[in-house]
Amino acid sequence: MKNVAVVGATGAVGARMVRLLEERSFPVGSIKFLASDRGASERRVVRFKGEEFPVEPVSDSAFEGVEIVLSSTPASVSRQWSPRAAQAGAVVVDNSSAFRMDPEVPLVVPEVNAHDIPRHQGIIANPNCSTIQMVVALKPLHDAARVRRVIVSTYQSVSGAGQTGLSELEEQLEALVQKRDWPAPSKFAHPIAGNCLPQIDVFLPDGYTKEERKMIDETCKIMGDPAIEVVPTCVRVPVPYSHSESILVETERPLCPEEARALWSAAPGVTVLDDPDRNAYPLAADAEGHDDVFVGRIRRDPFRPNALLFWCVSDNLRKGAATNAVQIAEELVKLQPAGSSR
Ligand code: 11C
Repeated sequence: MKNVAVVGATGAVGARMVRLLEERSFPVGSIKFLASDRGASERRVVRFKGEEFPVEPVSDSAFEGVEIVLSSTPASVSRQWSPRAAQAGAVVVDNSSAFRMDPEVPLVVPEVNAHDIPRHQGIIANPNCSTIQMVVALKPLHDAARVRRVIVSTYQSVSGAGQTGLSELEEQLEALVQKRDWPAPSKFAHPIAGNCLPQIDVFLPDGYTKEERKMIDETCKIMGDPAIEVVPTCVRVPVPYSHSESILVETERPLCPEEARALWSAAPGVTVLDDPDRNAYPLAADAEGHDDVFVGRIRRDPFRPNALLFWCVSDNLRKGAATNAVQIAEELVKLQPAGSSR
C-alpha cells in the first residue's frame, strides 16, 4: 500500500486521476488532495471510494509521509512544488511540461520506456497528450522496423485546453445554432466553433508552435532515439474530448499494412479498428472514456515502399494524461514494494 497525494485533483486531468486510482484499484494506504489555488481548496471536496475528503492547500508539511504524488498543475506551480515534494521523500509523477526535457528526469510512457523509471531522482515527467498516443502506436513499428521519419497532423480536442476550452466551444456552438453573436474568444486565438485552428500554444521563432516542438522533442526522448524525425502540424478542432492524428511513418525496413496490423494487434495498449467495408475506423467520440490508443485506416504510401499511413485516436485526458500517470505510479509500486524507500 502507498500513501498518495493528488495535487490539482479538482482540474479536468486531476479528477480523472482520482477516478483511475479507484477504477484500477491502486493500492492506496492513505490519500490526500491538494491544491495550490487557495480558492479551490476552500471550496472543494473530493469523493474517493465513497468518502468525502477536503482539498487542502499545498504546503511542505502536506507532503510529510507521502510516498507517491500525482500532480496535474500548470508548469509554474510544478516548478515550485514538485521538487519540494521530492525533497520531502515522495516520488512525483508530474503532468506538466516543467521537467519533461530535463536530462535528469525520466519522461515515461510505460508501454514504451518503463525501463527509464528506475533512474528517477524524485520526479518522473508525464508527456504531452498528443505525444503519448503517437509513441504508443509507433513503438511496435520501431522495434520491428526502426522508425526514421514521422509526418503527423493532429486534430486536437478543446479539452486539451482545459475547462475554459470546453466552455468556449459550448458557448460558441449554442450561439451558432441560435444564429447569434458570441463574445470574443479568450482561450483560443479565433472562434473554435465551425473552425479548425492550426495553432496550439504559442509560436516559436522557427514557425512551429510549442505544441509541435513538444511532439518533436518528447518523441525522441521517450523512444530513446534522437535520430527520429518528427514533422508535426498541430490543429485544434471543435471536438470536446479525444485527440485524432493522421500519421505517415517511414521505417528503415519496409513494413506492409498486414505486418503493421499484426504488430499493433499484439502491442500493449493498442486496439486496431480497421474495417473499411463496414466504415469502421477510430473515432474521437468512441475513444472518450477508454484507455487504449486506437489505430485504423492502415494503408501503404502509394509512392514509397518504406512508408505507411494510419489514423490514431485516444482520449487525451485519460491515456494522454491521467491513465499514463497512474500507470507510471503502478510501475513504481512494482519497483518499490510497501515500506521500501525510494
Ligand atoms: C493541448 N496538448 O491539447 C495540449 C494540452 O504540455 O501537457 C497539454 C499540454 C501539456 O492543448
